[in-house]
Amino acid sequence: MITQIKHEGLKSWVEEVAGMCRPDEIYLCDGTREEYDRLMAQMVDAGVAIPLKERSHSFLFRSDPSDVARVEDRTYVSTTSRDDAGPINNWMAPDELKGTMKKLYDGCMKGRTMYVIPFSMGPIGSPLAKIGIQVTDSAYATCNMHLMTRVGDKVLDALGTDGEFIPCLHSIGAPLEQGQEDSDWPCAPMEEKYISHFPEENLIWSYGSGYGGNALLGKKCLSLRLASPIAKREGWLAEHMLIVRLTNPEGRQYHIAGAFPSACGKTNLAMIQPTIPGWKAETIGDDIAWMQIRPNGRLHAINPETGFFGVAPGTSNGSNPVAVDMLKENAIFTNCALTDNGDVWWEEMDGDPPAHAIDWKGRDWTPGTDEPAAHPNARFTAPAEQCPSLSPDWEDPEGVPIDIFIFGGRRATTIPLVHEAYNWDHGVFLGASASSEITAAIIVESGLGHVRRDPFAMKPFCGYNMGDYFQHWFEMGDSMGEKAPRIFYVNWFRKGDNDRWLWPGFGDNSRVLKWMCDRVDGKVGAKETPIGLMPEDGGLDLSGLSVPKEDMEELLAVDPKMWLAELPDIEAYFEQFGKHLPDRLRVQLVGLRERLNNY
Ligand code: SAT
Ligand code: MN
Repeated sequence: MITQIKHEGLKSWVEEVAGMCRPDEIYLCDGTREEYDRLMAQMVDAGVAIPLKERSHSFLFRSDPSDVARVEDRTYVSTTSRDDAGPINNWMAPDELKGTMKKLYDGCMKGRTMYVIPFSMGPIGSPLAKIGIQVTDSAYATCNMHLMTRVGDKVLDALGTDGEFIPCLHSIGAPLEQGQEDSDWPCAPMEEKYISHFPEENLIWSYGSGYGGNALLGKKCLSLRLASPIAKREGWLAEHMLIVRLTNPEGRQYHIAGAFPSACGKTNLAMIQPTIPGWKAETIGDDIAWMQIRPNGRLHAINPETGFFGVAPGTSNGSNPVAVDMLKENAIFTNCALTDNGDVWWEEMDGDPPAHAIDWKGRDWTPGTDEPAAHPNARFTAPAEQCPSLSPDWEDPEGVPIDIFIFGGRRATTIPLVHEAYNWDHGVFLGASASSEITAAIIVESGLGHVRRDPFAMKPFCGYNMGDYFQHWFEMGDSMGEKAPRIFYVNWFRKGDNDRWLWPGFGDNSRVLKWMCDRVDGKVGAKETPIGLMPEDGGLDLSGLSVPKEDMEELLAVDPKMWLAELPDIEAYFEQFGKHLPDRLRVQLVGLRERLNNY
């Protein structure tokens, strides 16, 4: 098989990895549908993939209960100097980390096949695209990579005999001794999991987990943690953002890029069906945006992925009818529940819960059981082409021109429904001080629900010193000047008494997006508040919506006391970056405090 590889550098890397991991077989992926079907059929035969009777070509997988999300405490940015990784990344010196991991990799693929997956992030041949080669002993990860990236011969052709590629080594970390029976979801124990990035040599080493961003290395590892320092060096942006196009009733298009932490509704917003008449939305991406200033001076964005790896629970005709349609066939489901008629189910799906199901741990489940039937971070994987709202321009190698940036997170209190930055510097401050309650998309010690700072929704994904990342954002604004996108901050998750959502969200978020578009065109005014520009009375289009007046008032209220109480936390967060913190952020903080004190 290795003889099929024409690229000497690639061939010797694959040989080196095979020598260390010692798989029984090596298999080079061609990216065809036959290959995907064959791997799935093997997994069905082995009993680890459950074909779904109700959805053609769709399969359910159940992970090990210890391997259900990204593991941030086991994720490393390994640079020679600790300062380059910055204070909020886990760090270990490259030699030490590699030494530890080499011991784990030694013989780790025994009894398994090593899949070699050539993949491209971004349309093959686009000036923004990057080629990676993932080596993995997981057929599940291989099939997911088929859906999420461009895989196969066409990538090797583009690579030629000496093209540049990013080596991405992945092992689930569960060698099989002769005669040993395999488990349904083999993986290594938590203390042996490592998701490691070596940005100085553009290298990824992931060990011990088969789940999501730990195992699909094109996604967070390559497209964000490695791409972000490259983008800093080369003067572009690699961001944790959805991309959506809105068209108003007059046919004017607006492109929006939005950064929200994992499991805060990026997929739903990317597939939004506006509830305001005449407005239309098209999906371009739901998780990652690579953006470059083009010769016209504007920032253009591409989605480097080809599929959606979305949170299943909560997905319904009410929250995301587009995704419901998209998932009818050719989808992979992970950690959802299985119904008696051979379909998947998850919490908050349409209709009544099934009278009986098998939960994500493989146990009998009936409504009223303490634990949810689907894991809160259960996922679907589906190809982008199946998304009914997909934009015809989603693969344009030139990307789409961004008009609006949105930052946000989940916050039950304090943060209003929407505010607009006074200018670019203030917008960078809004991004840098963003915060959110922790969701089930990550396993971290501090646990669910705690509010944490998540600057630009990049806390887990910035592959260099976050202080320098802030500076990069200032500099990008300086380069774009008047042509820079406008910046807004939203909070769809504000709660009132009795733990009740104040804002209906989903399709009705279009009302807030419309306000942003109208702001860009100078069609609506805004009132100045200490935290930024906000809708004037009647400024938001609420026609046909029945949110009580008091709730709207609360959604748009600014409580200086609560904001002032938040400032010491923001300040302490910023100051950990020391000399890497741009003074321009300190200036913003002083300005905000002053405005709040004078309010
Ligand atoms: O598991 S992923 O990293 O792919 C999804 C997410 O956490 O955003
Ligand atoms: Mn994400």
